[in-house]
Amino acid sequence: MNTQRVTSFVVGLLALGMSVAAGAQTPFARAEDAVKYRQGTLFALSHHFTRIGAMVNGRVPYDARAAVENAELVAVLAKLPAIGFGPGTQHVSRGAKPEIWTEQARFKEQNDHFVVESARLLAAAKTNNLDQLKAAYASTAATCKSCHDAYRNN
Ligand code: ASC
Repeated sequence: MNTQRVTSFVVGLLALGMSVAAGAQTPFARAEDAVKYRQGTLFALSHHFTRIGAMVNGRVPYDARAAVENAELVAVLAKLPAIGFGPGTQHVSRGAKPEIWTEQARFKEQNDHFVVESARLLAAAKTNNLDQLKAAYASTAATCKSCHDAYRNN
């Protein structure tokens, strides 16, 4: 290999490494894909959060293990939807308000708050104490609600 080919090989490897490292930050090929991603991850999130809510509200019996399993998923899923709200994805769905893109710092702050509360929800689930779970569920649900009130068309 001559120097030029070695250089372009190294540059290629670096680019590959960077795109793998970027992982979740990878932009979507199409705005529609970003919308599908945020809707799909929010749907899964809501499903697992609702299962905890059912225990907290007494609709189903409290099962400490199921609470932890669902809270683990919520804590991971909470980190996903944000990247689906990137630039250029605001005109594809009617559910997301334009303020998401005009108030990006505030939107990010709310999202970060929710991610933190989700981690607290998991910690609370792991105590195997229903009262702790109830308190953490309420705080987490409040972060869901404030973001929906501000940024979702109902
Ligand atoms: C849920 C769900 C939401 C939140 C929100 C909390 O179970 O699907 O979007 O809780 O209703 O206020």
